[in-house]
Amino acid sequence: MRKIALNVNGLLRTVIVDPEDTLMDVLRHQMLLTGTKDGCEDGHCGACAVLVDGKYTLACITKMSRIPDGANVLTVEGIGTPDNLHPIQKAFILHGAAQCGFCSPGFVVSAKALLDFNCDPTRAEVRDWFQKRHNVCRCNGYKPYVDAVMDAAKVMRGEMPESALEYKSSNGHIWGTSFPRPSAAAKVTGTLDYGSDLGLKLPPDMLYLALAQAKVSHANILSIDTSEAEKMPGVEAVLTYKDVKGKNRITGLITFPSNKGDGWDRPILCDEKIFQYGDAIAIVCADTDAHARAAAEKVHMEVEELPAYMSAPAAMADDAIEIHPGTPNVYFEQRIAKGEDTASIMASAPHVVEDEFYLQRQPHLTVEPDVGFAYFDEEDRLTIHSKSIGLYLHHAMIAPGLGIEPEKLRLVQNPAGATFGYKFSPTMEALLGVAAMATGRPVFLRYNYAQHMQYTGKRSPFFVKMKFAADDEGKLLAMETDWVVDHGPYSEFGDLLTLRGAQFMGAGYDIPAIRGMGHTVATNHVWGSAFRAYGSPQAFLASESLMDELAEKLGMDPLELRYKNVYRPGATTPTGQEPEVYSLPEMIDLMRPKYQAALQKAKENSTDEHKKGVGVSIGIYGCGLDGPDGSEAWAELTPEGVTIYNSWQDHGQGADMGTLGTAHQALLPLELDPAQIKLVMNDTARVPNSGPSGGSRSQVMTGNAIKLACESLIAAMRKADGSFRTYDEMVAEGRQLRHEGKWTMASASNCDANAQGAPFAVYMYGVFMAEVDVDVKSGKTVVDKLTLVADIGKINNKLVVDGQIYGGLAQGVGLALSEDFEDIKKHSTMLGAGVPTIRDIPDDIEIIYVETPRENGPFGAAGVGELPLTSPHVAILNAIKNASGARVTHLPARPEKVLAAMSEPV
Ligand code: MCN
Ligand code: FES
Repeated sequence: MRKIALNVNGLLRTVIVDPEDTLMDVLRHQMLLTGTKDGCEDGHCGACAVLVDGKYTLACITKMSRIPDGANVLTVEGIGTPDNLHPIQKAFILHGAAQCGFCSPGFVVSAKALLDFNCDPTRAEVRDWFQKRHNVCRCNGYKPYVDAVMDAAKVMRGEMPESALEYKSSNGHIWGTSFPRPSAAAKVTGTLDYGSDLGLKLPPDMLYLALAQAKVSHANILSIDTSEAEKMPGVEAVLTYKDVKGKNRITGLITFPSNKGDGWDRPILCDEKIFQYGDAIAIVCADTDAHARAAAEKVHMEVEELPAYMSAPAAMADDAIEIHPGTPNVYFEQRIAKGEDTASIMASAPHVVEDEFYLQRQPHLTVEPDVGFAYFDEEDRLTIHSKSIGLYLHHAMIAPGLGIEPEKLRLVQNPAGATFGYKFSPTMEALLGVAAMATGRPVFLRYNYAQHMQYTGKRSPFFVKMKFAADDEGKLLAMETDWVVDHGPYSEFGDLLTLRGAQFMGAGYDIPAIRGMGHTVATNHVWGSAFRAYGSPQAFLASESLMDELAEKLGMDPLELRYKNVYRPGATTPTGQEPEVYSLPEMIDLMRPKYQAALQKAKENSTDEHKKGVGVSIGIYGCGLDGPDGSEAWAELTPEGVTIYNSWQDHGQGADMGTLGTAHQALLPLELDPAQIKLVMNDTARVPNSGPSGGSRSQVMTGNAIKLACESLIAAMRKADGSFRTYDEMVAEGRQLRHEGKWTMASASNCDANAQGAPFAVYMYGVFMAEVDVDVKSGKTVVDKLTLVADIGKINNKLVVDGQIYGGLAQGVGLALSEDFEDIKKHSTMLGAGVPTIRDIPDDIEIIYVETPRENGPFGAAGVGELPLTSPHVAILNAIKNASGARVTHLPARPEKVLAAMSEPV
């Protein structure tokens, strides 16, 4: 141990530390300075950045032995507070830079270090600084951070008044403006407590949990021996499947009757079999994290290894054994049949193109790893806090497995350092529940980054074969498809995902005849979970690449081929539905001049070594769960204003802003200041079921529910003369203060066995353009610029939607060029899995909005969250082809693949 005096944020503090502990441990655990965030703990993400004697330092990899006695340590808490923000923090808020906000303290510290050193940086210098300081953001595409630093620098140089960094309302409206989200100040000052920050504030009798996990991918369990682990220091209990009171299964809530599985295939703690690497076998409960982890290593298991099927073709082989005995590995099939049979059209059509595609197992790469805790509340309810973005859904999925009465189970969402959909699946909730039930004590579990990568779901790879038939003018006549979905071992939502393939392959175009079949396959790679744009990046990889292949065959311009085929009145979607708006022709008209200018620029700037190219693609996604989806929210009059209750779970996208903006607009007649609207969100004990925050559904579904609740409240307050009753008058007259809003999307219908129907009443539309540079010697691609023409209906909050689009596009760059989770060891770190850093994402991103009002959206809004990740990767691939002649069909398009494709015969 070492006694050390530190000057932390201007205060002299003495601490006794283990020299082997990191500065992050000491700041967070011993000083409770939780603004220093614990992300990758490997020096890759920068969330833990602090200044030591003015020097930028990654606290997670800096041992206390290296910190000199008397050192000055500056953490985010010392830079500014919510009441006294630093100009950098004000600029971050003004530019909407903090989405989930988990990376924001690190960026604030990094920006402070830069501006202390150089208060007049160029944009390139800011980008270079963040690159070299390892600052990673997964939400905002980096551009808002650079915009903000440039503005803060102007203020610090005295060239702009500080007041210019404060949002000013012009007309009392906040709908349609850039009003900053309510959580922004807490995020940029590091005062928002995420799961592991709250974990440090649990009572002293709290137990740390650690998992003993499978180290093979497929095996029968012969025995589990916990005796040595139980004797390890600090251990209170070691729990196995025998300690689970209920069915010990997480139910996937099977949606389709033709699914050959029963949906009860995922164990909470493995009993008979191991289905994937990392499966939980035992939970160690101990007094410290280190003790729990050390003991977990001492849980011994005897296994009989079975063949591990690490991709769909292997699991489909004739001699493959059933991963879940009794259920075939191909456990669900989804047909699509629209219009007349395609065989004769294919045989007689003047032009037919076909190809095969593979989209990889994309990792979500949130900066915050998975984390949660559980305890029994004052009403003796098992209360589980996690990053869940489907509180009520997860409640139903885990209660039977835990063996607890539903009313005795309460789920709460912690502020989340983003999920991008991986938290549409329960992850650790049931494990926390088992441990709290078995010990009766508060319990806390945090995955390290490798566990986070290995034992949370990933985007399910698709293998797609596709064929188009077209006439001489390029009019599409028919499409044939066959797609195989590698969904990992657990079936939850696999059938739904396979249906998404049918719904979005060829979407955007009027294709009169379609035949195809999708197959959902169990494998032993990591389980498939939702990922932003769920199923559509896989679908569009095929159809938007093949559109370019068709254009090439026809000698047509790819944008004009699309223009000819996009939805116009009379057209129907692949599911035979009439689109709710026909904005694609107008959107392409807006893109055309930019596209032509980009082509010209590419021609002028290409050299022998660096080929420039331009590619386009169309992306569409539905807002909602299939069919007549709905939501519920409440509005309650209080002495101070109105309180809105809902479970619009926040991944980081801005559920708080979505709720506030929608409610404020609906309550306009009351002329409330936004500060008078309070939000109570995301706790099953306190708010109604608004449905999961997936499928870009919340602005539409929960937005409608909020609007209904507010309208009902206003109606109750309205007097005969048109004025409104006050709170006191409402109480005096005995009128109801809390009003429910229940919305159902009645105009949507489920798809039938041929995937025909009207699954979504509201869609989002995008036309993407990528401009790239391909180094023909190395095959390396750099994306120079991305442009998106987006129709997301009327905009609630401009900062939020811009941020959603920047972030989604950045994930598209990663999907196209670098990201994968194939090699369980190599791809278990952020960098190993190919997370895009600032140098990979273009600084030049242009968004053009076409705000076509939606009849079924609140105040005309559609959703936005998933649109930007539907098909930006295909625009990039098409641009690579345009630049270099290389058509990459199997992602990611790493340099070696581009090089190989360049040498393929055309
Ligand atoms: N919005 C708006 N105007 C519109 C449409 C939406 O201002 N016309 C705003 C909404 O108020 C909300 C945000 O945009 O704040 C997204 O709204 P919506 O598209 O309805 O999506 P959800 O709120 O249901 O969010 C989920 C969606 C999905 S499915 C994933 S996955 C996702 C995403 O949003 N994961 C994210 N965005 C993310 N952003 C961050 N930072 N982190 C994630 O994990
Ligand atoms: Fe940067 Fe979420 S705001 S990781």
